[in-house]
Amino acid sequence: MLCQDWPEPITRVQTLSESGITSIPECYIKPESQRPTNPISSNKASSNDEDINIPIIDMQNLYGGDERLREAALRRMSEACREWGFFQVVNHGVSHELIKSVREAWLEFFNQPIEVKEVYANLPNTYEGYGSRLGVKKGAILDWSDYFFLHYMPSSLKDQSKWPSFPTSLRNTIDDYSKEVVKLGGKILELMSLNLGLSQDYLLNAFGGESGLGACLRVNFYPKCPQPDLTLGLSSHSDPGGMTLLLPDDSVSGLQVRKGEDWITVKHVPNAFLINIADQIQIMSNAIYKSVDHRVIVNPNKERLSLAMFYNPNGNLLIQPAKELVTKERPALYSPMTFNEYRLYIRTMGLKGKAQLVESSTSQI
Ligand SMILES: O=C(O)CCC(=O)C(=O)O
Repeated sequence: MLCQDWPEPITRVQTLSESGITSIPECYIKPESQRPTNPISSNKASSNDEDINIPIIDMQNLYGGDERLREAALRRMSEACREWGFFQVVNHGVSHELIKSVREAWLEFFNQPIEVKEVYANLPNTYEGYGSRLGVKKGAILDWSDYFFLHYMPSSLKDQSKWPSFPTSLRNTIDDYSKEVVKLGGKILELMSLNLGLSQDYLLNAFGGESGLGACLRVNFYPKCPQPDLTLGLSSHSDPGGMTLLLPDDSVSGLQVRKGEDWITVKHVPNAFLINIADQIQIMSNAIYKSVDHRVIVNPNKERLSLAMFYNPNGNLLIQPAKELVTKERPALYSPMTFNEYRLYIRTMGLKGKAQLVESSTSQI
């Protein structure tokens, strides 16, 4: 049974941060093993990953008409999906002006007085609205962030009355932005399908086609934190859906991606989208593509805003490895399951359940 209300009164992290506290409440203090190993003390990551970065794909090379450049970009994307589960795209077609507008409008929302935001306070049955925690476990250790979560697709779930009405431009800006990002998602699915040796429309069809797929937006707001070495903005996780198109903050780093035993702080190219493979594409690709853990560290001097568009398969379709990717040497690593069943399973079983479903695959190949 899913809980209808939060197990404890909700505290807004932004309110805590702005109250001027110099030490964080105990409920945000992570066990030592989960704390950031290289907390950032400024905008620049101070970790030892100076030369490592998430691969960058120039989408102009994919559509510019030069076959050699296209081949090279496709190869780079394929390697990134297999080795990192993440890549960045530039020249992606989403206007930089629209990106600027959507960021500014959301910052304006988060900087409204608390009463304006509380109108949208969310509950754990749908998570839609203004929130400050994920999960309903009583006494859980919380993340240092607030967020706003909304549905854009399918149209049956889109309810603009649940989107912020202030600033007044925000609803239209969300609509324009989401439309462009979903279009970009469609192009990326085509490229991934081709790279996997499938027909160009394979993944989009497996997601339920343009009218069946799901798209929802989570806008993450990470307030300044007086003790960034003790907590996380977002705990380590892989995304349950299909793929995520993330617009990180251009001026404050914070996202870390797991690479083997290390956490690599992403060096984000301004205005680029960071694309990551989520669990359902890992399943459809029979674990050729990896849904990789990531987390967010926080900053003592700067707040940070990111927009994560979760691009998901239709909840009622069976998701399973593409039969073209199942061979005698590489048998199907997952049993068919709908995305709705998967979500329910991991909600009920928590991370342990997810580990059983997803991570066991990597030990089999
Ligand atoms: O804020 C970020 O950079 C990452 C956000 C994220 O991983 C998420 O919303 O699931």
